Amino acid sequence: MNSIFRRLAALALCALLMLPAAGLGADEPPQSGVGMDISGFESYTFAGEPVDGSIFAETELTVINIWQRWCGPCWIELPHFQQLHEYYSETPEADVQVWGALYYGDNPSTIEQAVDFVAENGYTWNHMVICDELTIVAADGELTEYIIIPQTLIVDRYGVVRAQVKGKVDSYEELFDLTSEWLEILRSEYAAELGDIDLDGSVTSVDALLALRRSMGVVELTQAELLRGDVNCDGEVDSVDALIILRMSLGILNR
Ligand SMILES: [Ca+2]
Ligand SMILES: [Ca+2]
Repeated sequence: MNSIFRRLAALALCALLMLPAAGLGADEPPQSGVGMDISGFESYTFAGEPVDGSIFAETELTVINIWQRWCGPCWIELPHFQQLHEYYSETPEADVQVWGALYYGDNPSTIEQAVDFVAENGYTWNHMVICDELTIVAADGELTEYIIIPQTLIVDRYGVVRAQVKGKVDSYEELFDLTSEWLEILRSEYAAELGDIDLDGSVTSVDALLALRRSMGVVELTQAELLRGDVNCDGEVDSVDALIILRMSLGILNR
């Protein structure tokens, strides 16, 4: 196959990938991956290292860009993600990480091509190979080869997809605004949840007892519970947090 023909074939594949997910009839309302929990995903990075849903708890917000090696719209928007990655790398107080997730369809050889492509273009943010959980989100709830490429997801620290952009993000400003707006929303939600370990809507002595029992090693807390219980934000849930939560429950301290 000569190079021109190969390029035409690639563009045809890209056009195919731009079609809506297979299986959604015209009379069916469009569905969305928003609200789906992908905290259980497992995949591997371009460096061959395992990566899983535990990454979401590492930052307040995660941006995931689903892309494909032979996809023109992806090539256009990828520099925006490099710019976003550089901005948040230099702005640690804004707790955001950027990931690429490579779609490769039934052609695993494009994984190697994508690794080379990233290196050639000097793209330095993290990349993983797409997994079933992300494919299902991108395809509105079903596991299919035909998904819209590219897509951008905003994921909260619990691994829940909060926003989904299907198709190309037109500018860095659009991407930055999307991320900034969601970071503000999520921070507000996290602040409201602080101390409410069992997430029943109020901070009570039950939450304080959970923190105390955790500090004594009597109970295990999930990552999400630990994030809500670490009210002094020192990375641990211990008796200090238990005391603060107890004071919060008594109205002596406000959130
Ligand atoms: Ca509670
Ligand atoms: Ca703490």
